[in-house]
Amino acid sequence: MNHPAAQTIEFQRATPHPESGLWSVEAVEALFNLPFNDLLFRAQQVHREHFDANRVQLSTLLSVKTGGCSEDCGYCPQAARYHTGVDNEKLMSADEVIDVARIARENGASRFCMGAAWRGPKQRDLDEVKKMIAGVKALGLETCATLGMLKPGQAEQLRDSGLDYYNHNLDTAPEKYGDIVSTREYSDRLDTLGKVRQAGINVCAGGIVGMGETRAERAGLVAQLANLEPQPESVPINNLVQVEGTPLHGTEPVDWTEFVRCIAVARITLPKSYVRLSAGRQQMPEAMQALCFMAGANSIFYGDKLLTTGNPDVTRDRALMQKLDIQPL
Ligand code: SAM
Ligand code: DTB
Ligand code: SF4
Repeated sequence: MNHPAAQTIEFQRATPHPESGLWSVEAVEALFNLPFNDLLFRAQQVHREHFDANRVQLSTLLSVKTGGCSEDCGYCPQAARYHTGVDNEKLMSADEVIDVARIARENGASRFCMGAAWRGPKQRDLDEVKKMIAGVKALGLETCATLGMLKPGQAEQLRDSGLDYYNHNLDTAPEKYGDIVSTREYSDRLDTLGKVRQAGINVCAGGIVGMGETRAERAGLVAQLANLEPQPESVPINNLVQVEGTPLHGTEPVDWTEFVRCIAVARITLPKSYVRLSAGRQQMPEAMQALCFMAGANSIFYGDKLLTTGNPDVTRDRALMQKLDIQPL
């Protein structure tokens, strides 16, 4: 690997297929295997071809329906079957949500993402969510929702109420998915993403790093995301937030360099997507976050809370952006 000739070969392997433009898992893994500085340099070059490197998009998250979820996702504190101290709350009203969105706008967020701890939405719940979306949109914010799996016709209803983005994560590589989630299949995730795309809603799809996966599996996740046609507009890369009571609590975390590599690899393979440095930022030193921005991350969750866990507070993020001369989009 360190021999110059070996490095050249690694560099050549780290490209998409010349005709199809698709990324093989091996080619993505070859990117991961590049020397750290070479990888970051390449990511920064790709980033600057498509984006202003000093601008970051700010999305604020709100959990509009917390806890009590029927699903079995090994990372998630909201699954009813794990004892994590997260209570089952009822769906917030549209008015309550719009009030929170107004504050997010005042703080400088450009997008407001509403999350619900559901396997998928029921029609009665969807009617309330549609009111939320219309109200948030009327504030001049971009709207995003993450409500689980969608049934036929639901994406169209969301679109018609003013939904700009739908978040639905692939979470990990296909071969690893069954170890993490037992109540649905990888193909169900792909199916919902297809429905979202078909309805003309922007796709936000990403995953989680640090669930005990191998580097090849991280490459497998990125290859899946990169080979979606068209590629997702937004790609959240989460570092697992370990919550006591979830099966993944106690998993060996990935080294910080590996997380930064993952951001860089996402940037190179998804050149026009917004790559979001997502969950796990509260646990990251500022220097690591700065390296993630150098590696091509250009979006963050902005606001004191993610869904049930913490996020750096707005004052701290403003100070960080000031130090790095980063402007919000
Ligand atoms: N219930 C819906 C679903 O699962 O699609 C939407 C909400 S769910 C909480 C949204 C995403 O949050 C998950 O797909 C997962 O990628 C991420 N997530 C959940 N718990 C996490 C954790 N502890 N650390 C990092 N990401 C997490
Ligand atoms: C995404 O990729 N990450 C966000 C958002 N999409 C919905 C959720 C992170 C959740 C972290 C754990 C929690 O706060 O419950
Ligand atoms: Fe439910 Fe979503 Fe958490 Fe899975 S990730 S348990 S579907 S809230």
